Amino acid sequence: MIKKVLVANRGEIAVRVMRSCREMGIHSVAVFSDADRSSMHVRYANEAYHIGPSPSTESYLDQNKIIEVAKKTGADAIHPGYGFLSENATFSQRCKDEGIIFIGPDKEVIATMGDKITARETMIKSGVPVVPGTNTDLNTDELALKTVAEIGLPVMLKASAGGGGKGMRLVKDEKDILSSLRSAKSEALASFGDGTVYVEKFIANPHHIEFQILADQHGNVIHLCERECSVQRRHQKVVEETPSPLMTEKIRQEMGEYAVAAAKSVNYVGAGTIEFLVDNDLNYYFLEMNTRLQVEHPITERVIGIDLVKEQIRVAQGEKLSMKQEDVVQKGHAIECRIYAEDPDNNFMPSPGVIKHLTEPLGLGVRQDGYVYEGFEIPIYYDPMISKLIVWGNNRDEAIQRMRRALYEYKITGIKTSIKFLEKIMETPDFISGKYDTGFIEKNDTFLFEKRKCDSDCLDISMIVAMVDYQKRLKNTLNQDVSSNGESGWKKFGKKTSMNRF
Ligand code: MV4
Repeated sequence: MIKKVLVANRGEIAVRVMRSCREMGIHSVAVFSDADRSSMHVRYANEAYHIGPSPSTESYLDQNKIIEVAKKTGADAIHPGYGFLSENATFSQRCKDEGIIFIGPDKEVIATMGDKITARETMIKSGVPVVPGTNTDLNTDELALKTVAEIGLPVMLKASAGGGGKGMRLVKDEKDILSSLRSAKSEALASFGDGTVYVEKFIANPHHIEFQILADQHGNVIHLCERECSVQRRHQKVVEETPSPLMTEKIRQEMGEYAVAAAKSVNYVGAGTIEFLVDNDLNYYFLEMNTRLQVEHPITERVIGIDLVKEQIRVAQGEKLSMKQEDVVQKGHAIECRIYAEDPDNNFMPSPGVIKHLTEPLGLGVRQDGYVYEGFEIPIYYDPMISKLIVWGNNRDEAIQRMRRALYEYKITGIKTSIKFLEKIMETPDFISGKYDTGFIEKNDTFLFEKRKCDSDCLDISMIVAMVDYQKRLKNTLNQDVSSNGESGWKKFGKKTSMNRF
């Protein structure tokens, strides 16, 4: 039985993992860099150890230091979260060699899925549909021209070691094939130390739909339905929801079965995600597999009614899955918005700094996975995501309205955030109708970035200040609290708030 888990991560995901540990009576060990001395995960953990300077290469990516802390503290297991060492095959093996449970799959599985060509080959062998294309390196000009001619333009050139858009080139014109190949190869070599590039047919305006899977050490594999992740900006997910507005019950069952087959083909153990590209005619193709917990896992947790981190820990200590496929039913609708410390009015430039005022949304159907607090300084060294706002509703319309309400309640000053931008997405007709694909942000550019007539955020903040000041003055002069006279204080000030936009 696992009694102590070292969480090899920071930020919201470190806190989220420790929460499940606490519910399971498992002690948590935090590791932290210079910049994270006063981070929430350090305060939340049962024990915390400094592992190095702020850059992640010298702290959260330093395998030696992390394993050293695990051994020193007697941790039975390491949870890697997402990012950092979560999909590092060497790290998985090193933990094993040291007698520490890596909460994630074995080295071989991570390596197979990390290499996109091997992943494609594995899927083809087990009958999972992949995007039409090839599984060999385009290592000569002749081969490249011949292959592209066979597949037919337009095509996507992709780095085998890539993922997330790096080393990827769209080729529409015959004259661009060789120059695009060269730039894809050099980008791949520079980013991954591997210039292997293969080719796929280009799927225009696809949906990004992924299936959550869970597998135990006894050969049981289930899928927990899909997440629609098509609202993306520069290969960064912005909003995720489940169920997907595009999905039908028939396609869900088919894709779910393929997702299970994909996991079985590599004897997968743990939580994983099978990503698909889906076109508007509901043709679907395997894209890649992520061998870790995903950022957007909470929407699945809410609609299926499961704790994926608990499940990961149980499976890691040899227990059987707590659910059977026939128990998996989607109840209602969940949406997640990622809140970034970024300025949407300035090309999403990161906006680090000290949080001055923070009011987090609460109430029915709202979950907020964050880690910042008033006075906390967001470090410049890491991903600028500060929290995830997850709402649930009985149906999609209720979930959207609840998200708008929760975003309205969310007040952060001291830094710029993406909250206003997310509010705008929730008002976009294409989002409300559910008719959107990965081209959503580009297509709705004018609407999403139009200057507001009234800057609701500033107005709301000035209202808080005015209210507090008004109450103080009244208390002083009348020696009574205005909010106790039965009338809403907001009404006195609330001439025009962003609630009017509902
Ligand atoms: C594609 C594609 C169209 N056709 N492959 C982008 C990130 C990487 N993981 C795969 N990506 C794509 N691969 C073929 N054959 C379009 C994309 C793509 C995309 C995919 C998912 C979500 C957002 C996207 C945005 C632009 C392009």
